[in-house]
Amino acid sequence: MSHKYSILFIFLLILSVFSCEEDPETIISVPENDRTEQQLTDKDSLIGYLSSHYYNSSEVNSLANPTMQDLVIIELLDGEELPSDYSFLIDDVETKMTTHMDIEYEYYILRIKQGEGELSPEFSDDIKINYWGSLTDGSVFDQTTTPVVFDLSTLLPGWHRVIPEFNASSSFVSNSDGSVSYNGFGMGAMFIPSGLAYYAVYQTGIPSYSNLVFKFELMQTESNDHDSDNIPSYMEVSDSNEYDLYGFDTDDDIAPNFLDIDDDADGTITSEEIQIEAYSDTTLSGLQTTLNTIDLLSNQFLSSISSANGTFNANLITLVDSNQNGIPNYLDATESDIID
Ligand SMILES: [Ca+2]
Ligand SMILES: [Ca+2]
Ligand SMILES: [Ca+2]
Ligand SMILES: [Ca+2]
Repeated sequence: MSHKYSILFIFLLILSVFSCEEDPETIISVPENDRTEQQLTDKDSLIGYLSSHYYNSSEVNSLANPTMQDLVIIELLDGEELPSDYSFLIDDVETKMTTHMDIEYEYYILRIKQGEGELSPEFSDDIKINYWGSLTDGSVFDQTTTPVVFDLSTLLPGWHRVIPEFNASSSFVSNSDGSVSYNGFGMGAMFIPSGLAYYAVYQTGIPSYSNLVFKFELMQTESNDHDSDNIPSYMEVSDSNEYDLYGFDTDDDIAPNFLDIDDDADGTITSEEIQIEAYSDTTLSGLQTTLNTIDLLSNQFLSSISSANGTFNANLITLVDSNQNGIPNYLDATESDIID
């Protein structure tokens, strides 16, 4: 079995494992509503929620390291006045727009703390995160007590858009009891329409067409290159949809580009059709200083920094286009010059 087909095989194996995991008794799909109509309903409902709920703005914004537990969201009941030191969510959230499944969606971010770390994930990266999820009626369907690691690309469309808005922690310390304390992590909340969540799919604790509220703490992130071809996964998407990993398959061989080590099927693997210049240093700051002096051309990017045996490494990647037809060699089946 060639390397390429072994990757495809693994991909299909993973798909089949996931489909086996779905318990038909807990995941029930109902006939799908029209997305345009549902989006209008969800938007009205979310605006109503944000206008009728407030939070402890003065208190939570005064903390150096605010946590999910510190953020308290409360419903304003009939006849009540907004207490001083509190703010309505609608006055403090950022309203964002995105396109998903050809529909324009609005979603909302409450940014309590940006995060002091240098790293911010792309939608396809690994993240280490705490979260707390509820419906808009306040019922909690899931929460973590210690940070968990996810491949963000496998999570909800709303998460793909919101989590990359934040930075991870600036530092962490391992405690003697085995726990880890994080400093300066990003913390906030998101309010997302059902169309950027589970939509028609019913899940335990989450009825079909539920708008969702998540609070979260972003601890760490790490770049993902699922097929190790030196093109990070977030770059292996089509020009028309920056979040679509599975729909982009240059050579139409079923393996989408982010799982394909020879993206144009010309027999030369992608990592040999790009130029890779390695940089390393014995200190992280030394490497960062060197990388900062590089003037990146439009067809160049830096890989994320990795460390091994006390050395910090990063690659300068150049997407070479030998015949200058606007298509880099690794996506151009007519161009298979191996780059030294
Ligand atoms: Ca890749
Ligand atoms: Ca392919
Ligand atoms: Ca690839
Ligand atoms: Ca190729």
